[in-house]
Amino acid sequence: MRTTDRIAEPWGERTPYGPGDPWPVRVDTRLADGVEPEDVDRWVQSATILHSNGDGLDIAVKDGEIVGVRGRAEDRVNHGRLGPKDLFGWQANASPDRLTRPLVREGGELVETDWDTAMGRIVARSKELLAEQGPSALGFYTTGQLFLEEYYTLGLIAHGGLGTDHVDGNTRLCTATAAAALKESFGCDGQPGSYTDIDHADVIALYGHNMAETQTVLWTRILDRLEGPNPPKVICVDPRETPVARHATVHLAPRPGTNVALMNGILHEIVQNDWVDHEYVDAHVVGFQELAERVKEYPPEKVATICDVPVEQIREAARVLGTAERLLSTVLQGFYQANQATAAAVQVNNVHIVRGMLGKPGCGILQMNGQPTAQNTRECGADGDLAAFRNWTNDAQVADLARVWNLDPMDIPHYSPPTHVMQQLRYIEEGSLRFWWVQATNPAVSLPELARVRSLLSQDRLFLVVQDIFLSETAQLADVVLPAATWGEKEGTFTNVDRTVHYSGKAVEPPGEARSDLDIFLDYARRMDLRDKDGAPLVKWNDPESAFEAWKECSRGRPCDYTGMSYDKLKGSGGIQWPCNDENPDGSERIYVDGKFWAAPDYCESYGRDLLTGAPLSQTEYKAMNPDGKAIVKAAEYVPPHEIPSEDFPLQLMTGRTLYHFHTRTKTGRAPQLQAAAPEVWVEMSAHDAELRGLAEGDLLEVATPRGSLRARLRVCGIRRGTIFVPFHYGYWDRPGGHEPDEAGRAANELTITDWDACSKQPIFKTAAATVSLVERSGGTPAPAPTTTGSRPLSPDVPPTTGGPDAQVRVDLQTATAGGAR
Ligand SMILES: Nc1nc2c(c(=O)[nH]1)N[C@H]1C(S)=C(S)[C@@H](COP(=O)(O)OP(=O)(O)OC[C@H]3O[C@@H](n4cnc5c(=O)[nH]c(N)nc54)[C@H](O)[C@@H]3O)O[C@H]1N2
Ligand SMILES: Nc1nc2c(c(=O)[nH]1)N[C@H]1C(S)=C(S)[C@@H](COP(=O)(O)OP(=O)(O)OC[C@H]3O[C@@H](n4cnc5c(=O)[nH]c(N)nc54)[C@H](O)[C@@H]3O)O[C@H]1N2
Ligand SMILES: [Mo]
Repeated sequence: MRTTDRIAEPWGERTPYGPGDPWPVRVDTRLADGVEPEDVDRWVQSATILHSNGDGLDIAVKDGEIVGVRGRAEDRVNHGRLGPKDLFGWQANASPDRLTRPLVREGGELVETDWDTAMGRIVARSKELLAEQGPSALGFYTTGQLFLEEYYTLGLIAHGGLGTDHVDGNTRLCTATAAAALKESFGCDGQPGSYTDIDHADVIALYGHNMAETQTVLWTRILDRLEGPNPPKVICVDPRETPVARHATVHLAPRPGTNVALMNGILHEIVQNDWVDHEYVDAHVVGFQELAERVKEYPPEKVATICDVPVEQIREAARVLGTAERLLSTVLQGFYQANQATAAAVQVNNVHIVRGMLGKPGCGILQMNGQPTAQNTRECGADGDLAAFRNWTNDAQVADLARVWNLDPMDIPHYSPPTHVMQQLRYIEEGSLRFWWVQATNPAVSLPELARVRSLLSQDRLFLVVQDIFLSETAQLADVVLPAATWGEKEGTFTNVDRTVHYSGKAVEPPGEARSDLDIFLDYARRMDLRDKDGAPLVKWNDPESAFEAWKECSRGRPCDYTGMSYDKLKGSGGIQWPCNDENPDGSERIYVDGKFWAAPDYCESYGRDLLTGAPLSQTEYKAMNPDGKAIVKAAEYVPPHEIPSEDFPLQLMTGRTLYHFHTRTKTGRAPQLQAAAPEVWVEMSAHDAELRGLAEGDLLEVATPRGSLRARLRVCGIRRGTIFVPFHYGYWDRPGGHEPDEAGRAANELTITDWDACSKQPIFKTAAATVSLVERSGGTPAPAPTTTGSRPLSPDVPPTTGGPDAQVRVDLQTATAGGAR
């Protein structure tokens, strides 16, 4: 046993391995100061919640308190490893800032009250609005951070019980495009890939995905392959010099927002050089000819100009991708938070489809999720889909859902797709949506164009309910605040990117009167007296396990089939991948094996959309295009980003993440080691652009777009010329006085634009036109940005990011491979 400073070394030490070998076990443990493993009373099984990786861990409990975490050696996902956010983030659970009682607004102020009063107000307002305006006056904005059981209950209450179509999640901002791209290519959501593809791949391509910082343990798996025999080649597409870029065989740093052009250039080369698996395409694919025609318009020379990358690099990347034998691709926000998000992500699917790289070890696509439970929001129909990937335009599937819920099909709104959040905001603006129930998301920091969001959420006519564990910036605007119990304080299940389902146990009691999100939903359903068509209570479960059992029935026969799982089976397991049913009792490592898809017209989740306009295809159009349910190759033309640089706003602004923080920092900002590693906002710029403007490391700048401005210190680093980057983690909750209207902001979303991808409706956070001006010279103080990450400074004078004695993590290297881990 030894210890490492895991702030200074986020990925920990290497355990190299070769292709096809099992990934060695390395168990990371972090316990509170002075606590030794033998002092721990109980270890409670769970998995990580500060990203989508789903690393198995055990929560250490002593004297009724959480005192640490330990990676689960037997988990198929992480083989014992944990990342910095998970090693330190659990401390936030016990923060004195936790909400412990409900709050209601009285005379303009939020005051403490009891549950009866708080729920009474919510129910009274719901009933009033249902009577006056009907269900469309009520909207729900949920998250990717609750548990499966909670989403399923919410989806039933909102769609089936109240009959509103206004149900979406922050998953819209997050990975709506992952779902959309999978629906376009395969007719259905569901990741073709498995994390074990890393063990087999000879080429790994990361598109707009800074995996090293955002799925640190998954990246560790790649680092271990890179240090072992026969390492894979890595392709990185990212305008910044991220840690991924530093390990890449080919690093393409395109102009932001030009991903479709780049992908078309790569596909041009693949088709031109005939790196196409014609046998596979002939047997299992529709649409190839259209693609071949379309990409003729994108020779590498033209693409090099659009994207501003060297033409040889495009050719080289295409050759590596075109000659790969086992190709794994991952896609995330650099592709998803852009105007052509779905079109770009679909082109990555196209590379795999035309090369026949699906359903075999090493041949996976991971259209990534970001949040820990975003997959469940989608599966359960709590964010713009119907439960268990049912197709809202297919009457038979809606009727089938009505059967499961014992409702009349007309009780489930399906005249249009569930209303996406940006459209809900529009309805709030227009005044038709009067009740908005926000759970486990902080839109006053995370939605684009915050000045507008603040003004909408603080309107008198909007009744705003916020269900959170802290008094977030959004909670501060609410009419009713409900204190939630969270991870470690409640039981449930959740599913990661590669379809692995984990059980998460209750380790400790929630603080004060806080209640689990499930209990809050169940209480609401009871108080609203929601009934099925026979007059029985609509929601027929009363705890997590009975909710899970009900969900299993809803999922029966659908792609995300959970019928073969149970709490007992999940407890003690190293994670089980759906579909898990009678045919696959141990789960399914890969889907789309042997060219079989879930795309048949009567079974598929979606008939797809026009990639340019987002217009949904009809059942008839889909049947004509894909009668036999094959994989669909969809071509797209390149369209430039909507807001391009101008004389007044000459730079392209990107926003995103850093390794040490999660989103709006309500948890990581309360974990001392993480907060110290990245204490304040900064702005990244290339040396070229800094010199041009006479700016230097640490200078305080004002960054402005047509929407607003913020102040941040300058980090000069390896970002491409003409672009700047601001992390979006920094809201106001930890600032005395909060956000004053005339104060220069610090949240990245003061700057971003109200605009979205036509197909997935995912907002654009990665391209805006911006300008910078000097406020104050640095005086020798560097920007408060980490040195271990994408913000690594060019200046040698910046002290390295370390965590010191407070950030030591125990490491146990075991020679045995993970038991049960595949
Ligand atoms: N540390 C940490 N990890 C997290 C999270 C967190 O907050 N912090 N959040 C989780 C969640 S919810 C999510 S969604 C994921 C997100 O994970 P990522 O998508 O990996 O994170 P981002 O920083 O948003 O964006 C990734 C990269 O996109 C690049 N990029 C910007 N514009 C473009 C472009 O036009 N083209 C291309 N090719 N690249 C571009 C940026 O330079 C950035 O490095 O992370 C998850 N993991
Ligand atoms: N500019 C810019 N904006 C972005 C992005 C970007 O890259 N750039 N990324 C977008 C993406 S991908 C995402 S996912 C969003 C994230 O944005 P948000 O979802 O707004 O961010 P979080 O800080 O995760 O907010 C979660 C809230 O839930 C609370 N919470 C935590 N656990 C629980 C629980 O168990 N129950 C309840 N009821 N509450 C809980 C937390 O205290 C917190 O207030 O931001 C989006 N916004
Ligand atoms: Mo996300």
